[in-house]
Amino acid sequence: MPFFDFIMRKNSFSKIDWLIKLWSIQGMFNRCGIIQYYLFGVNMQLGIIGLPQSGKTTLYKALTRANIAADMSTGQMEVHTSVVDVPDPRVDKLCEIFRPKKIVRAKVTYADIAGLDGSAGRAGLPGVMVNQLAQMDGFLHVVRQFENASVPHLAGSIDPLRDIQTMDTEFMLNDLVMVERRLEKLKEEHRRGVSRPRDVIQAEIELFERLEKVLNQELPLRHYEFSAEEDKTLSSFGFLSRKPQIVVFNQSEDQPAVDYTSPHPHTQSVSLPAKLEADIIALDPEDAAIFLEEYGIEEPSMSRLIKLSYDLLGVHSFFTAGEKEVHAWTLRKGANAREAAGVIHSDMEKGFIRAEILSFQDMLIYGSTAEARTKGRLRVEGRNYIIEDGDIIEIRFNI
Ligand SMILES: Nc1nc2c(ncn2[C@@H]2O[C@H](COP(=O)(O)OP(=O)(O)O)[C@@H](O)[C@H]2O)c(=O)[nH]1
Ligand SMILES: [Mg+2]
Repeated sequence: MPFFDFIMRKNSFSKIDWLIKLWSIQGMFNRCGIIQYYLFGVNMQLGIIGLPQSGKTTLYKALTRANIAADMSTGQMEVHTSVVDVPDPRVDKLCEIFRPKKIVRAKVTYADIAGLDGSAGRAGLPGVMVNQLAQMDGFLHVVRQFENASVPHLAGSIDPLRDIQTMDTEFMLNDLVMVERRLEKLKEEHRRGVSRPRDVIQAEIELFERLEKVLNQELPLRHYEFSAEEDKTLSSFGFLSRKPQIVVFNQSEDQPAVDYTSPHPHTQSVSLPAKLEADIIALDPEDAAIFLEEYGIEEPSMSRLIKLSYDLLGVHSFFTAGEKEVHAWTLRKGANAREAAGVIHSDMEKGFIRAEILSFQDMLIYGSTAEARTKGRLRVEGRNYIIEDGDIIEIRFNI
């Protein structure tokens, strides 16, 4: 029985009463900063997409250590999600220094999204699929390179570059349909001219016409650099071809890497053997170490891929560190000290006075905040200071 119905049956409150109650409970937690972090904190989500049988679920298992079956694809939309810690040797170092009771690493969420097969075309993808994809901050686009006669390819042959194009086209056509629909509405609105000033509507029409032009040239929208103003107008449209991507060539361990550099910005690529990686991860750590040595793998591709996803999304980490807790927080690159305070707690942002900053390098050199302070290496910064990757910060605030 769904949670909500269960509560409804046990009580005679109306649904509205309960919504108000849930809302105020959330407000209470909010003040405690608990739900604040988990619901509203920076939680980056990457969708794993690709044609059926490209190895999405295999990669998902390797990335998240999830114990689900790599299945024969049903062609249905199906989503599994898992939250993964971002490996960061700096966090391990801070733990050696502070010996904290609790360690919180930065997180990325991965979603294994089944059901895309490149056949939607101009009819567009089903609404539920678009909603799911639109929530993602970026994609891992799995492209099949491995040969395996018992796993048939939809198109009858292995051709990674063709498959990249298939999925790109699917997203571009979907975006084009959305852009065209929006343009029709805007033109109608402009004709009537009652809801908003005509020059505002006209500017929006011109923006969407630019998008239409990019898409008609068969370029994904991530090819277009948006101004901050345009970004704001477009923020409620989850255009799929606009989201950053890592193309993952899923190869057999004996295959050479595909020679590929994407012609588009915000697009990276890696080659890795997903099945081998998933098999290694399923071993116990001692056997895994022997295996890694045998194959001459220095660092499992998964750590590299998680770090790469983090970079792709334009975020980095700052730390808070003490005996109670060492915590890696995720922050948009270019954000300032006050915004960083807001990631920790909204009260810290509201009542921000100053931030005390120590670089990670200085922490290694001086070994403690106190020692760094006596050597004059602890900096006091105001709200506009731009946080750098690896800054260890303490917020002074007054509420
Ligand atoms: N030989 C080989 N088989 C693989 C590789 N990656 C996936 N497979 C197999 O291909 C099939 C489909 O993989 P799956 O991860 O379920 O693909 P999905 O449909 O994209 O989720 C499974 O039987 C996998 O074991 C690989 O790198 N090499
Ligand atoms: Mg799958």
